[in-house]
Amino acid sequence: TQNCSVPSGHACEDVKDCDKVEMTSVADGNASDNIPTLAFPSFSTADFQFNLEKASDIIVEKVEEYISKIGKARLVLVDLSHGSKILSLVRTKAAKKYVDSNKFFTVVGDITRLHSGEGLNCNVIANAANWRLKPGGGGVNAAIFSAAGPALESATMERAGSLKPGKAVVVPLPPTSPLFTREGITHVIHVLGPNMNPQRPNFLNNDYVQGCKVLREAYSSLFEGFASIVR
Ligand code: AR6
Repeated sequence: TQNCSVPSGHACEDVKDCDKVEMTSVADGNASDNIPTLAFPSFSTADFQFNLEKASDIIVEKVEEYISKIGKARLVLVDLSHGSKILSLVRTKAAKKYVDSNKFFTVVGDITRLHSGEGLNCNVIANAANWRLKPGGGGVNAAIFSAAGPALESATMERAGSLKPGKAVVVPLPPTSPLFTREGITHVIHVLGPNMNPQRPNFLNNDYVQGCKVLREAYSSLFEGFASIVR
């Protein structure tokens, strides 16, 4: 009941109408299906302070590029609140470009509770990581490491010790993790986005030429990683 998207061909300007539309389609279509689904947050737009207009353009551009490459799999952009500016911008831009709403939609909820809380089955989730690939910090990184338990940290360290901006690492989730048993998540893909926050490492000092390049690379790395799991 906390979901929202726009069906293809439906130019929806009204968020409340969109809420109703998506409520129906999630309740009807998603609860019992097993379509491979990637849930991802908007990288860099909270703690890393990246411009929301630019980020939303890049999300829609990259979704359009990859949606045809992943067969029947789905991509779902997630954020915590109904007031999310990034979800609203992306919904509007995706609708204008007639992006297929069966294959890409937005959901309001906690990315660590999409099955138990929202009735949405997602087998893969993405994390907006830090370069050390360590738990804590804040935002979605803290939430995912905390919900996954220590199994995620050790599985991550087996794959990579650190991450460069724009890169992603696919981590199979050990079946002992509560995210596996409770939510049905089999993989976490850590992604490091560009950073526009002077208090954080790899600060780009408002260089949006480089920032946009790195954010595009981050979404490409994520979607390539998801495609490699789905294949
Ligand atoms: N479920 C869904 N979306 C969430 C959740 C959640 N549980 N928590 C946050 N979001 P952020 P960044 C949304 O700050 O900007 C960390 O400390 C949030 O509203 O998590 O890439 C890391 O360690 C926003 O839309 O990531 C890094 O150092 C989006 O997730 C740094 O922050 C991303 O917000 C990364 O900063």
